[in-house]
Amino acid sequence: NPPHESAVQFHDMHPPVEDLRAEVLHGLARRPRRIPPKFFYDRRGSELFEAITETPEYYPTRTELGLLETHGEAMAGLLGRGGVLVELGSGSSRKIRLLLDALRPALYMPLDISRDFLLDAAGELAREYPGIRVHAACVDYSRGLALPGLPEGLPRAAFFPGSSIGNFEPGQARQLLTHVARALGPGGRLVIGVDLQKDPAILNAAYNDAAGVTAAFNRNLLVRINRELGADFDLAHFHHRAFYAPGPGRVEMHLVSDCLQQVRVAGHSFHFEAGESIHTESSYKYSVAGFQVLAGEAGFAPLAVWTDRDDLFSVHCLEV
Ligand code: AVJ
Repeated sequence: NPPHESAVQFHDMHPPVEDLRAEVLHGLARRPRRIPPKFFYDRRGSELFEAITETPEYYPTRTELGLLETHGEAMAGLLGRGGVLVELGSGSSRKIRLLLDALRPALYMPLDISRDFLLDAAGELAREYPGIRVHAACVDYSRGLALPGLPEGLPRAAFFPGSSIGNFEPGQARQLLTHVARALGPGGRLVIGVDLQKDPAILNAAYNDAAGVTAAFNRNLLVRINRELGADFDLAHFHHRAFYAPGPGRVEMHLVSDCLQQVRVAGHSFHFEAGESIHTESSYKYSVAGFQVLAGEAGFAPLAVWTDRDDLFSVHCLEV
């Protein structure tokens, strides 16, 4: 087998370390302090996220996979065969496999912020599906959606699984979906996975798994910042906290300082009180109707929606 890089056309727009430095310094100076969740996904972070999806408490991945298994033919029928298929946040590219046989796109474009993880996943997929051209792009799609080399004249579809849209504030989510709609053009179709509002006990368990994988995922952000920005976060004195906030309708993850401490990051000093936190992720939960309103404001009309029998998770098909 040739090295997988040769089978995959690769666009490297990986955010430079300056983006990490600027956003971390800005976010640590704000109150409340916050660091965007996109920075979780260095290679170790992507691996830890995969491990989260295997914990018994984290229902979203297995529920969405079940929906893709049951309704994949219908989804593929709505997305249309033989076109261009863009996937946002493709990660391990595990979910798209459930649609590829039915979809047979001419071109598959996985987009992800985790470069090495993306390269491996895209290479493996290209070997498994020799009939499908694969153009992978390492990109921070929260900064816009420039898609180099998107061919004209083929039907366009997008796949945005995993409820990654929930990581965006509703206004930013609307903006990102507007960018997706523009990239797809009139008639373009989107299949998107969206986690549903539900009993907070289920949500609190899902983001506080007993084995501590989610805690390790959250804390890995500090490990990454220590390594890449030469910071000195003391991992012994920051712990994981996650809870459902019913007002905004989101799960929040924080890293909480358990004592009075000083941290150096890229030449700057930050002072933490005991109990003071860094907000590292919001994960918004939607109703089916609420998400359709948001997507409508971004220029999408609903075509179909699938949910599981316990109403844990939804997969929408929308059209520009
Ligand atoms: C990948 C954004 C969908 O918000 O549920 C899992 C990431 N964070 N556990 C989510 C995550 C904590 C996940 N998304």
